[in-house]
Amino acid sequence: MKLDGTRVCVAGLGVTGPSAVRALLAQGAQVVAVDGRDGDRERALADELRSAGAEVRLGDGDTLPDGVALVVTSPGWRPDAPLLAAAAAREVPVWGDVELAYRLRPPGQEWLGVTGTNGKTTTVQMLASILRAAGHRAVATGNVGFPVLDAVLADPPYDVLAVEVSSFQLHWTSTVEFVSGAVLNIAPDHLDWHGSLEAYAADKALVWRSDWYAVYNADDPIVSALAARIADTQSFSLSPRAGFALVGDQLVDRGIGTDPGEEVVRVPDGGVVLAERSDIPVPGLHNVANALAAAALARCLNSATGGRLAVHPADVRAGLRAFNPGAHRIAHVATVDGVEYVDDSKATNAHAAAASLSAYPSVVWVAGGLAKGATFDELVTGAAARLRGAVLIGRDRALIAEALARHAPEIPVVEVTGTDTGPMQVAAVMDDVVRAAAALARPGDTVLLAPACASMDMFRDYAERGDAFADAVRRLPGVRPTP
Ligand code: UMA
Repeated sequence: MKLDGTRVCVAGLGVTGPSAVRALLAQGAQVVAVDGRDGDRERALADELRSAGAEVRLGDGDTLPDGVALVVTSPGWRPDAPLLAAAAAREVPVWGDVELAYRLRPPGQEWLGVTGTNGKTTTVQMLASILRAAGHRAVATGNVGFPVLDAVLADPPYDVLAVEVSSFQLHWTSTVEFVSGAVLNIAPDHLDWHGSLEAYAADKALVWRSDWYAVYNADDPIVSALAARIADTQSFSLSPRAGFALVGDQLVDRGIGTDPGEEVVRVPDGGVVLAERSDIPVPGLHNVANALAAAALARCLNSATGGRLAVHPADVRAGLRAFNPGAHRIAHVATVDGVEYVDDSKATNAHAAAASLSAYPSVVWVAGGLAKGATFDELVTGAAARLRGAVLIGRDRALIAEALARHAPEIPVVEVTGTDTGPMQVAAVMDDVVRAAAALARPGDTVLLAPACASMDMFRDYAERGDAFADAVRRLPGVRPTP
């Protein structure tokens, strides 16, 4: 589609929207941007975008502006949002930011895609680190928080993008084909948005639209069933039998043949060593799986480009060693009176919280927020043996309290009732949470913020929730922060 002179509506002015407005203006489009909110942040942004040449409408996110030939939507907008439903009724095409970015990408730039319920952000960051260790200009982009359009328009251009694509973003793609795409795992999440687990899984599988080098988690039954329909796959697994496998303590590549002249260490029953488990600087078996997925994508790139964008086994090891996990992902906050406080605010669903809880033997669990249609019985059953106690916050905390009462009635539970937003109220709630957790914990325990829920009932996002938790920990008497 020709964008020059076309009237395009950009839906949403959060993180993604502004990048879409700027990209479209640069293509010569007439842009009308809309957002349902009309706060100070939106007004300041609107002023900036108007002076760049866009028309901006705040306070009405429902009405489709007249005369638009294309809508570029932010990922969080549901397909049944009135504006998008009106676009569908008028047969106006709707693209996501990832679709627009793909159509604008510079020649020769390769895209690797990562989706899944959990581990996406860690995996794209590991992948970008491996690609950089291999000498390529690479960046982690997409749902990770750096909009794909900004990555695509960077000058000089990136050689390769490690794109974290959410199910929402994939839903709004129609032509995007990754050189290699990975599905890490699928567990119920965002069911309110997608309507069913099947619809959610089907959108995830769009990361394999190209049908080449489809990387999948052989340990996940839903992912394996989806991959069974694809011809050209590469599996990864924590068991020794997979293309990218954990063999003892070694990460092994059996899926991609070695190139002539590559320096490799071979394992006795086939394959080459990529790294040791100890090269991965974050705890937990789920992070070994993430590292295997990142390694698989990087090696598939090597193969798919015929070595033009080479990634050798030694690059995988160097990249994993250099990987620096982001904030709010199993981040150590402080140790106080022998109790470690850990911020895993990024654990926004039950599956992520389960992985997080499994990394610690004795935990006071801080959880709650917006459940997004999920249930917590499986999570609580699996984690009960590790729980010293639980402190629950947020709008849907009763759902977790009920699951605890059903499956682990002996575990003490404290519910902290405030759900007001605003910095003062949130700080007061978190002070109550952290004090209650400290009272339940014994030396050697971990107080773990792994909420299993989204944050937006009380906080702007998971980062603000994690910061509020860490700040409250630092206000505890006797706190001795460690680096
Ligand atoms: N809005 C409306 N009407 C609506 C819905 C939203 O007006 O019906 C407006 C809101 O007022 C707001 C804007 O649209 O100003 C928000 O748009 P959005 O929800 O699509 O969010 P963005 O700020 O653009 O951020 C999105 C991702 N958010 C979601 O998918 C919900 C971010 O992922 C991502 O980092 C960013 O794009 C990168 O471009 C966050 C997320 O929670 C981290 N993702 C989910 C997850 O990881 O589970 C999918």
